[in-house]
Amino acid sequence: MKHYDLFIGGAAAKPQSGVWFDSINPYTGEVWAKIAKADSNDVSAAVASAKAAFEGWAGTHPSQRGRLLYKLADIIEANAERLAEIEVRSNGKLYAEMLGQLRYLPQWYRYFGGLADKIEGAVLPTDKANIFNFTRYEPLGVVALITAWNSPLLLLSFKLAAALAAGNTAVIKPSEFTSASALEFAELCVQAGFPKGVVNVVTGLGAETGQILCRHPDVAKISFTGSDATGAKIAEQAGKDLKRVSLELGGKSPNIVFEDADQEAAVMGAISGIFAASGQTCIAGSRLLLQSTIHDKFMARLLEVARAAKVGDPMNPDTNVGPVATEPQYKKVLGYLDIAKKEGAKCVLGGGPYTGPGAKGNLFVEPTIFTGVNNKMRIAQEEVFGPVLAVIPFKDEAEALAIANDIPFGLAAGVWTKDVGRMIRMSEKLRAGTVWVNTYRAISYMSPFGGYKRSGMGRENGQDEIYEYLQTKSVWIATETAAVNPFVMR
Ligand code: TXE
Repeated sequence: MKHYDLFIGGAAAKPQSGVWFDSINPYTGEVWAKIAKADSNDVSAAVASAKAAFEGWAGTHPSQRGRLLYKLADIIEANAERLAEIEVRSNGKLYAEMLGQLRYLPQWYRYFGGLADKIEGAVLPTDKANIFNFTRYEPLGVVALITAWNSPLLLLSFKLAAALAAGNTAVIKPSEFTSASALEFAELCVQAGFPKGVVNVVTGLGAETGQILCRHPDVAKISFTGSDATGAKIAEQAGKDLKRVSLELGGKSPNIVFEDADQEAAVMGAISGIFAASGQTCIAGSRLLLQSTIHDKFMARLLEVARAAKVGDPMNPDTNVGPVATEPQYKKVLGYLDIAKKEGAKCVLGGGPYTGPGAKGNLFVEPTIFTGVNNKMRIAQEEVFGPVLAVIPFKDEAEALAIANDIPFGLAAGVWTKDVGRMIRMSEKLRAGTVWVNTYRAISYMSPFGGYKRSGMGRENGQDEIYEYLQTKSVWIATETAAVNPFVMR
């Protein structure tokens, strides 16, 4: 049994509470690690260590910060298999998926490492005589990075690479369900040569450790990935404390298939939108909008492919669908299956716990499809975060748009069509931070990602993100000194 301590000031630190909690393997149901529970003293120690490291890190030449991020990228690459296995042990996602993520992860550190020495202010023309005015972008200080369990290190890297490149120091609070990988990752930061205190990790429950961290007066910004309910709580408190906050909060994304689309490609896109990762992704295409003219034929093929999906051991390369990650999540998903049935949606695939070949532990849910869904139903409006697809028919483009946008969320949307004009019209009118056309689930370190409406605020990835971790200073230098009237504005 592996015991994980906290990570503070560049080294493992025992929790002052003396308490460790269980990390459970969702596939086997067994406790595989013990994770330290950080109390307020531990959080204070972690924030103090990040604060002490801040001046030095912010003052480190940006090219040197970039070099360290590059080095970290190489070390992650060398540890990808090991880290991917830890992720699978914690959240039960497919090894193939987690290894793909881990092998991709170094790119975040290279991209933002490369950007570190390209953060440029500007010399601004002003209307004032004899003034030289320029801007500087400066880091914020200590940032709290709070992440979810579905893709732990990927979600962390969405935040950490930019935060560090910009010159901030970090205290990470991973999900209590998947804490091990962040602690292993912090050790890699030491190997890469990051100064002590630049990266710290506190582990524990959200409502305890997470909340204490968010409220700490020396935390300048909170960057959060998780549920909209928790995001709203964090933003409310951050408002009172006047802290910056950025939020990535999941969604209920529409995947819209028109009659002129490449049908086979769209079927695969629909499957990847909802059954990949057992539907536990913020960008899940959990509402499939089908043009009525193709509905029955499309459904026949979709069901054929979905039925062939292999459920089982996430470490097995042949498995397509693994368990749900946690017991609360399992109960939540089953709850929504009941809700959908009561609402009158027609269950055409699955609809309950999966106990067939390959199942182990108690957290498997059948890949499930409901047809005849009305967009007003809860199964269409609320995030299930499981392998559950709601199929909604539509007549024409206008109706597709109306249904797609009639939702509190706006993280992503998929459109399947061969009509170029429609691609452009739809991408303009869909109220979502990401629109995919004839593809789904494409994400890159190079392209901004984030939500409209209740899917969040702020952007991760791409050059936009660096400004989430910087503040602008405007500097005014008089080129000629003169004694002027002090009682009027210059
Ligand atoms: O999320 P929480 P949970 C959605 C998905 C899922 C639901 C619940 O629908 O069913 O959220 O998942 C920390 N102050 N998403 O319970 O509660 C917590 O410890 C500070 C969508 O895991 O939002 C964890 O580290 N921190 C999402 C993180 O917040 C707090 C991905 C997320 O926990 C806190 C995952 C508090 N008061 C779930 N309370 C996405 N955007 O993709 C909790 N935390």
